Amino acid sequence: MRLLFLPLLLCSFSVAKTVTYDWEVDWTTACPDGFCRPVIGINGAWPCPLVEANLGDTIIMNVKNRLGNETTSIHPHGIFQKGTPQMDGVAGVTQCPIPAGGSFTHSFVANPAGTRWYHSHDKAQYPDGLRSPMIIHDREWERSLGFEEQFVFSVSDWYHTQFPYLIHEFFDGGNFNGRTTRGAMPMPDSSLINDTESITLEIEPNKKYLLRIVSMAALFPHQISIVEDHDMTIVAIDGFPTKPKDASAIVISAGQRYDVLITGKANVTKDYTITSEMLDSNMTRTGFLKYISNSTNPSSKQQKQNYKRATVVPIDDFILEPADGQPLLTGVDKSITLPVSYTGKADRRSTRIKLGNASYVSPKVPTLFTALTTGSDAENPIVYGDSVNPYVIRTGQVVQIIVQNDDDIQHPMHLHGYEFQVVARGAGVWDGDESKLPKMPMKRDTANTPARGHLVIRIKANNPGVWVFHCHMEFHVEGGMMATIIESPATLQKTVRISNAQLDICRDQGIPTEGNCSGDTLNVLDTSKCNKDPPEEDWGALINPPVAKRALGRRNVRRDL
Ligand SMILES: *[C@@H]1O[C@H](CO)[C@@H](O)[C@H](O)[C@H]1NC(C)=O
Ligand SMILES: *[C@@H]1O[C@H](CO)[C@@H](O)[C@H](O)[C@H]1NC(C)=O
Ligand SMILES: *[C@@H]1O[C@H](CO)[C@@H](O)[C@H](O)[C@H]1NC(C)=O
Ligand SMILES: *[C@@H]1O[C@H](CO)[C@@H](O)[C@H](O)[C@H]1NC(C)=O
Ligand SMILES: *[C@@H]1O[C@H](CO)[C@@H](O)[C@H](O)[C@H]1NC(C)=O
Ligand SMILES: *[C@@H]1O[C@H](CO)[C@@H](O)[C@H](O)[C@H]1NC(C)=O
Ligand SMILES: *[C@@H]1O[C@H](CO)[C@@H](O)[C@H](O)[C@H]1NC(C)=O
Ligand SMILES: [Cu+2]
Repeated sequence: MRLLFLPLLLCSFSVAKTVTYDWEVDWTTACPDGFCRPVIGINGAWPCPLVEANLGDTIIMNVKNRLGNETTSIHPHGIFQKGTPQMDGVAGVTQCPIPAGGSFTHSFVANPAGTRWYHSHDKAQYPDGLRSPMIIHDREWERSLGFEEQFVFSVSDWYHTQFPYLIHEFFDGGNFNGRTTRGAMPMPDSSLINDTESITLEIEPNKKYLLRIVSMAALFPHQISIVEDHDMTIVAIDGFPTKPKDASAIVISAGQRYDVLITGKANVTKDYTITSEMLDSNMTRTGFLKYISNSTNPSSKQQKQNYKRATVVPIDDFILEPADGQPLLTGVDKSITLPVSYTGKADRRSTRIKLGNASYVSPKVPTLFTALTTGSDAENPIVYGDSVNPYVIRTGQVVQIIVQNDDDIQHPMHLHGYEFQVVARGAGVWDGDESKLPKMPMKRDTANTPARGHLVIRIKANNPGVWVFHCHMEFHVEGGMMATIIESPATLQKTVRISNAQLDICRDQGIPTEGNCSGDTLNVLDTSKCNKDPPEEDWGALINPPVAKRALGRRNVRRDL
């Protein structure tokens, strides 16, 4: 799609408006890679609609769940939700899941500007289709870049089998796949570019274009490059403007976004390809830069996946600097260390993952509701239950999170409600040496932790709410790789009101909306009845409803993940 750049706005400010979406979430059928399967669409169509608004607008999403057999939710990824933490869309955390037949109205301010996306945040559901880009325009910033037109497209991995079955297989105690460790992550069946097999960007010589690239992957990163000297200039990561930086390739992990400028070549004799290579697999998708004038090669539209590796070297996002020049946050008030480990015996790695002390299990009461209803005990992390890895912080604090990854794969970590500074990243254990930190660290909302390495991020707490911090690989979310940051519960109790409609969808499902993690309102510090990580034999019970193993398509299982 071409997003129209509107140079007609003569004044530099525009009046905030309300943008309303009425959505019925339902099953439909789609064949994005030639294989037809049931997918979750909106208003009878798939891919799901692109959301667009201007910075400061109010976005209203009236979401009706017509799935019939699954609950759902919508999380606007990368939106700060300042003053509206109850609109973050995380089932079990900021709301109850929307039951079949139920509905939920989101109302929030389009802030910050940039390339964002929305997706289901319930039971590993977005890889079944419920996801799409969401663009918040800052027209002033866009004008300053001087481009002709903007394009938005996504990349993702794609499965032929529905996620409830894949998750079941992932958890299945019998899933050893001929190895000594269990829990291999099922391999995608293919890779998609913009939810299809190919894209064509029509461009003209000497003109500048903004590409907004969104990874909606469930598992794998993608490497994007344009072959033959069309350098990309990175101007934003995860929607946050950076100082411009040229790159011949970028690697985009699950949940991340890149905004890049490209300029049409002056003397064109053919069309060029833009490749999206799914790393750790052999699958590459090819798109085309089709020159409007002097185009000689419209027949180059081969739609097949080809199996050619790009040889370009991708840029390391750690060297990028934010356009706003924000210096390193210093004087850490609260430091949280989250080791990544697997439950179970060392010689028999499991699919349950700990981020901190526990492998995340949903509480009986959504954590935001616990923060709102437990009075001064809400300051005590105990009321939320060990199983949510709760950390209470206060507005005004400089908070540091250290992810210590003892695992042999990388994990793209996403914090809700914030853009964070990435202050350190590397192999082994962080040495804590402040003098080695960048003076102006890059900022984004989803950053990779290297295999057997560390990631250190910082925020200045300024957004009371309940914000989850998790790996964006969907198998790992379900595997429990999630922690919960509870910011200034006393402020939340004064400022946040949960609507009756929102409480009703809880009552309809018998989910309590008050008290500690077990729904107890009297003795909130006794959390013995709260949900806990079940023993291995019962992992299947974590999936609701439990489903039988059923493969709907060809599938490989990746070794050693
Ligand atoms: C990406 O897909 C959307 C539909 O989902 C379409 O409107 C848009 O034009 C596509 N982008 C490109 C660059 O083709
Ligand atoms: C739910 O219904 C859809 C559409 O009929 C079907 O494809 C899907 O497998 C069902 N899911 C479960 C978990 O039963
Ligand atoms: C354009 O390309 C043609 C063919 O490659 C070449 O002969 C010509 O010199 C080029 N012109 C410019 C201005 O670069
Ligand atoms: C990639 O393809 C090669 C050759 O077909 C094969 O040997 C290799 O195992 C494949 N790698 C992956 C990760 O699928
Ligand atoms: C198209 O090609 C012709 C001749 O090859 C050249 O004169 C012309 O400038 C080109 N147009 C553009 C827009 O580059
Ligand atoms: C994690 O466990 C350790 C050891 O049992 C304990 O000291 C610490 O307080 C726990 N941390 C949290 C946040 O619960
Ligand atoms: C918390 O859970 C425990 C265990 O059920 C319960 O006895 C206690 O009263 C609860 N406290 C609160 C505040 O809910
Ligand atoms: Cu992960």
